[in-house]
Amino acid sequence: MSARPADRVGIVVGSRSDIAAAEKAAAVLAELGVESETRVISAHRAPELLARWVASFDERGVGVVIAIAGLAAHLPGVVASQTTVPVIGVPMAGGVSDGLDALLAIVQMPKGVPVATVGVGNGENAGLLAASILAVSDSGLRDRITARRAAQAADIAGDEANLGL
Ligand code: RP5
Repeated sequence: MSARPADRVGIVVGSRSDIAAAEKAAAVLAELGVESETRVISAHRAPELLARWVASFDERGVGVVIAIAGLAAHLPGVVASQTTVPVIGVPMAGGVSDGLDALLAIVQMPKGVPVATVGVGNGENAGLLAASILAVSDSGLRDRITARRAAQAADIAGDEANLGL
């Protein structure tokens, strides 16, 4: 049986306390017409469930993963160690250095198993980056991302006008 197209984003949080960032990612993906699924699976507290989810990517059509975690923040790296699907890590605030700890943990993957990293708590950028990765083979999605950028630029022009600049 052939696998379905890998056109959906898998979003995983290490704890329900990270869910706000996942919602931001899912919202921007929905705005761009990209399907996503969100799971709450800790790399430490539910490692077998995580492995089963990763093993199902082909049949589920998961083409990019957004993995969101704080504290030791191993979740993105553990997912990346089990798949060649691109993984975007989102560090979360809350540890001893309020997110700097998780940022350093995620960004410092050892060579051979990369994880792309966005800013602390920045689920929106993770969603946009995931969409850009899928847009490499989807020109309609590329057009929608371009249109969103244009709307963003128009908003900024509007802000300047409102400030009399
Ligand atoms: C990490 O520990 C999670 O990603 C979360 O950011 C942090 C705290 O988890 P909880 O104690 O809120 O479940 O694994």
